[in-house]
Amino acid sequence: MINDRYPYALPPLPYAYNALEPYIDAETMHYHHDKHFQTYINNLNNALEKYPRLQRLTLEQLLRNPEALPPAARTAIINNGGGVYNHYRFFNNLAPADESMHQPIGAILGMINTSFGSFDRFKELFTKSALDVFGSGYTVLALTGHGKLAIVNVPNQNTVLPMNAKPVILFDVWEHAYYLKYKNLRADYIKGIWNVISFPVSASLL
Ligand code: MN3
Repeated sequence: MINDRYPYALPPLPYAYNALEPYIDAETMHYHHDKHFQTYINNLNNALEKYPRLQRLTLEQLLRNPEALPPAARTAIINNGGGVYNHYRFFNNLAPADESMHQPIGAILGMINTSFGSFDRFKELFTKSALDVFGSGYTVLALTGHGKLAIVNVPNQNTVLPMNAKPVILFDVWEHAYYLKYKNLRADYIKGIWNVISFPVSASLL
């Protein structure tokens, strides 16, 4: 999907809507995937409608260099293209608790140990970063082009692609991701996500 081009289509959830319960409830997943994600898809297609040159680019190519986008369409593409990219990565980053890769392995585990000292220390820092997001945004474990890992917060639907980085994992901390179940308790939502997060088995899959 990430290498797809215009016109974009909503990718199906890779698991059942209730598969992440009790940590993320089915109603939230229906709204989040079928409504919010679909809206970003529709709005991105609308934003690209008049730009055949941009329709030929992949989503990553579109988002990597926002300065190159036509000024009249730039904000719509950053917001909605970012919404498509981030949601695709987020939903594919999750898996049912008994099937998910809660702990990274191999090269990714090695990089986490090198960058943060240990996986437990990384979890602490990542959780703190997610709690620090003010307003809407994401906390991202980003792998840079230099092979370094960093924890980055991005506002709204910005992505880490302009930093020449890709997300290894990311937490959606917009209120729409948790409010139906957790209300104002963002910290409980973040604690819950760790049970259904699934690390990629290899950095080459990013
Ligand atoms: Mn979201």
